[in-house]
Formats: sequence, structure tokens, C-alpha cells
Amino acid sequence: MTSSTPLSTNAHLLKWVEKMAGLCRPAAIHWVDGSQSEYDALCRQMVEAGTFIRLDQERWPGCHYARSDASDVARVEDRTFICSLSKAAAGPTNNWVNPFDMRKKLRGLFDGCMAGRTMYVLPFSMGPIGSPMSQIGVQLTDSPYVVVNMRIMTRIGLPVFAEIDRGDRRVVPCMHSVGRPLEPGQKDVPWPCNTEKYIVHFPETREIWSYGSGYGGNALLGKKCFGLRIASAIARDEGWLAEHMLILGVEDPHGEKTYVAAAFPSACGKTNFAMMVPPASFRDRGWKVWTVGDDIAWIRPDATGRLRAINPETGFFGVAPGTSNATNPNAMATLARNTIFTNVALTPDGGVWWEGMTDTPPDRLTDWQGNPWTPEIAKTTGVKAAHPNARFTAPAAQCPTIDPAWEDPAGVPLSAIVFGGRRATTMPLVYQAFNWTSGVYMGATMGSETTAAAAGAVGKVRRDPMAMLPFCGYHMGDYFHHWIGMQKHLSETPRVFHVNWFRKDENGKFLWPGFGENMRVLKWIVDRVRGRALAMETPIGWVPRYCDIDWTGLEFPPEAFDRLQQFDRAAWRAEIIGHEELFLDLHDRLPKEMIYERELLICRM
Ligand code: TSX
Ligand code: MN
Repeated sequence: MTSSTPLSTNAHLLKWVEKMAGLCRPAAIHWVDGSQSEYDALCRQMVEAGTFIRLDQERWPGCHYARSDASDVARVEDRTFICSLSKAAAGPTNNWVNPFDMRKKLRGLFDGCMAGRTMYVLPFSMGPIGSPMSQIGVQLTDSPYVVVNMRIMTRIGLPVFAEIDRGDRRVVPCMHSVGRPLEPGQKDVPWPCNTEKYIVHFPETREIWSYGSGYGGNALLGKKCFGLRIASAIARDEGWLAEHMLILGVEDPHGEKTYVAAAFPSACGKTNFAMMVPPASFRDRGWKVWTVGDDIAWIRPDATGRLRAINPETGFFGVAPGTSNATNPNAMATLARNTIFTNVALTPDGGVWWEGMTDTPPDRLTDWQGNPWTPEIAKTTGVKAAHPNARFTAPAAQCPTIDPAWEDPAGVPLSAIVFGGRRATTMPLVYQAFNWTSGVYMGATMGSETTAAAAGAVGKVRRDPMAMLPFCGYHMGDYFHHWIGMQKHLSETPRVFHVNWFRKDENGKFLWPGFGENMRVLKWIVDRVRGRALAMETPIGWVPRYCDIDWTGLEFPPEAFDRLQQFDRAAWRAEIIGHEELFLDLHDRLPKEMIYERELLICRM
């Protein structure tokens, strides 16, 4: 076995790398320094291997394209495990296997799994290096695709090794293999993976083991595995929050900035909201939305008892289909260079395209599976040019609206938390929780209607507490308890809101134009936080009256607003029964505050 020079002197790390190399038996070890030249060399190597296609460098400078195996296109929730010592600690919403049995299984899977491949030693920091809010991991991976994606999504390389070598930081070990060892002389495939997949978390020992997949959340272990599942367990123990939230800053005409974090389930346009462009009538008056992050927020009380938030990532791993200059011009500007595209369609002149990018597709596309694609072919076969879960991996620093404070090691001060979902009925455009506990109830009971993109029946409400159901590393009931308990550490609680951009009329037409017009809702939220806007009390919370919303530049009659905000007693009756169903699943650890809040809600109705 060959090895590049170890880039760390940390004895624990060196010993672990040696032990894991002994298990996985790679042909070589590469210590990742994180440099641009290393990135370029890995990209070149992947172009030669057929994993990457270099896009036309005139129109797509620094950009590459990859097609995954058709069986490795998304996170695999049924293959994701929380292996705490007790099954009860993992809770009923996580897959659990006894950690002793799982370790035995993993030892078998990883035995010789990197044969014929290079094992990369990839150190990464979630959060600015050296920030007290940051966490460090080292991922051992046999995937160069993972290394280059992680360089965009996290802070990697020499500065992280330096931090590790100081010796005073806990490091989360992250094992990853695509699970496709190579025999001597055996030719590799463009996207190696294994039909058997395991995404495993040991929350007590803070370890991650991922086997069989090279895709996104399964393989970029800093993101969902560390940033949410392991971090949520660390956060519970240390008194902070690791959340599936975007962070944005609203600048008002006085130049004052108000930061908001927002949790939405998938297919609600979280990235679009994080990069929102206010309507011209707001921009003209000096309103501006700044982007801090689009997926993960680590939130903790500062010395004065106010919440501060960091985005632990440095890139956007966004869904490409539906992203356009109309829906999200800031994302389009961000992904115009130095971006990795996965499973989108290829144009004959070395460009990329996906459904929703333009109204009419370019001629002679190659689809995400490498086949010729035209709208006519699609009409008979139903295949999409881009996979619905096709992604761009793009550097956050390239976002035109990236907040000047996005890398502040102290984080940004957080004034409001927004929950949302895709709901055709019942949920008003916006309402505000009465207090912290009712806000936690609001987040705990949130749900979204399933779309074609997700599995299961279309149009059914699926409960997804705080958008964390697939990402909490422990029992959801304990998680609610932890949220409620945060109040004790705070001198001022953030105000909590619920939004729904997706309410429909009886003909199935959206009642709200959404996108940039959401600025009107955001302004009310910010004005509420700052004591500048009025509201009306209802059984579910505080709501704006028509006159409390700024309608400058939009024709939107009061009757339409009334329909959007309408409180439907029969629908809420069904809604509260839905809350009870969730609570039954979590009953053994559900905080009593959730029961009381539900009772109070019923009483008010
Ligand atoms: O991202 C969305 N947002 C948030 C934007 C900041 N989407 C796309 C969701 C899929 C990921 C939305 N879709 C939003 C929204 O606010 N609203 C809708 C629904 C909608 C779709 C099309 C129209 C209106 C609403 N078109 C017209 O009104 C012309
Ligand atoms: Mn996400």
C-alpha cells in the first residue's frame, strides 16, 4: 500500500487511520490538503475515469457533470439506522439495530471494501474553523467524488488538520465506502456503489459508518449524518439546537438586519426562500433579503441569553429541477461556475439543463441516464431529462445575496423561527404562536402534503416535526422536551411563526402568488419581532389583518386575503386529530406541555 505524507501528527488520528486502512485494505492512502490544485487533479482523474464530464468552460467555467448509477439517486431512509444502546433512546421514528450486532455487520461489510481504491483522509469542519460553535470530523472515503463535493460543502484540509493537532477538540470519525472493491486489473465503473446500503449512526460514541452509496446525504457525511443526526445528539447533551433550517437576514429601510431561521419539509422551496428576491416595490424602499444558509442551522444561546445561529456548511447541495431565473435567480447566479452537477441533462455543446430551467428544452439533450432525450420521446416514455432529485453542488460564497456575516464565528442573532409546510387546506398564509411553548407545539405538529417526488399517496398530510423526522438522532419526544427546555437558557425567546405558501381554492388553484411576494409575509414577521406590526388573536394564534400587510405594488383584494387566512373549524378538527395520531406514536416520551397545548387549542376552538 502506498500513502501520501500524513498531514497530521495527532496520535489518535494516525492510529485510527492505520486501523481502518487495515480493515478496508485500500491500494493507497491520500491525505487531503484541501488545495485548489488537489481539487483540480481529482476532477481531472475523474474525467479520465468517466465519472466526470468537464462542461464547456466558456459558458460553465469550473463546472463538472456526473451521472450516478440509476439505483443510487437519493437518500435511503429505510437503510438509515440510529444505533443507540437502547432502542427506546432512538425512538419509534428511527430504524434501530443493537450497536453490537451492527458493529459486527459493519466489520464484515468494510473488510477489504476499498481494495484497488484510494482511501482519502478527509478532515472537515462544520462551521468556521476555530468557532466555538463548530464541530470537526474526519471522513475516510474511497470516493473522489465525495472529496470534491465536500470541498464545496464544508471547510476541509490543512487548517482542519491544524485544529485537530491542537489536541483539544473531539473529532467525529466518519467511515465511508461505496462498497465496490476492485480485483487486480478489474476495470472500474463510472459510478461505483453497492445494492446493499447502510447509513449508520452511533449517537453515544459520535460515529458514522456509511456503506454502499456515493450519493448526497448518504455519502457527504458532514451534511445530514453529522450536521443533523449526530449534531442533534451533541446539541441535546450540550444545550443547543441542530436544526434542518435555512437562515436569512431581512434588511429594512433603516439598514437594520433581522435574522430568521425557517424549517420546511422537502418540496416546499426552502432554497428559493433562503435566496428570495423581494418585489421591486420593496427593493425600491431599501428592503433586502440576505442569505446565511439554505439547509442546516446550529443555534445556541450566547452569554446574554440570546440565540445565535451559524450555517455549518459552505455550499448549497440544491435540487436542480424547478430552479430557474424566474424561481431563483440568485441560485442560478451561484451555480454558474465552479459547480458540480449530478443527474441533470447534458446539452450537445457541453452545457446542462433540467426541467423548469427554461420553458422549452434545448435540442438533442442527453438525459441523466445517458440516453438521447427529446420532448417527443418523453411524451411516450414519461422519462424526465433530469432526475427529479438531480443536484447542483455550488459554493455559498458565490451567492449574490450571501450575508456579509455568514461566516461570523459568533453566528448571527436569531429573532424569529418560521415553520412551514405544503398544505392545500386548513393552514393560513401566516400565523404567529402565542409564546415559546405554543411555538414548539406548532413546530412539533407541522406537516406537509406529499408530492409526486416523495414516496406514498399524493396529497396526504405527512407529519414532519420541525422538518426533522428523518434527521433527529434520538427520540422525537425527547427532542420536543429539549426544545421546550431551551427557554430556561434564554433571556428573550425568538418569536415563532407558521407559513403556508400552498393553500388552494376549490378549483385547485394556488391562492397566493408566492416566491418574491412572500416578502410581504416576511415584512410582517420582522415588524412583529420589532414591535411595529399589529395582529389579531384567533384560536390558533396571532394573525395579520388585511391592513397589517404591506400591499404596495400588488393587486390583492381583501376577499382573497380572507380566503387565504380563513379559519375552517371543521378542517382544524381533523387537523387536531392528526396531532393526536403523531402523539400516540411518541406517547412514551412526549412532554406534558404538548398534551396541555393541544387541550388549550381544543378549548379555544
Ligand atoms: O419555492 C417556492 N416558493 C417559495 C419561494 C420563495 N415554490 C416552489 C415550490 C417547489 C419547490 C412555490 N410554489 C411557492 C413559493 O412561495 N409557491 C408555489 C405555488 C405557486 C406556483 C406557481 C404560481 C403561484 C404559486 N404561479 C402563478 O401564480 C402565476
Ligand atoms: Mn435538507
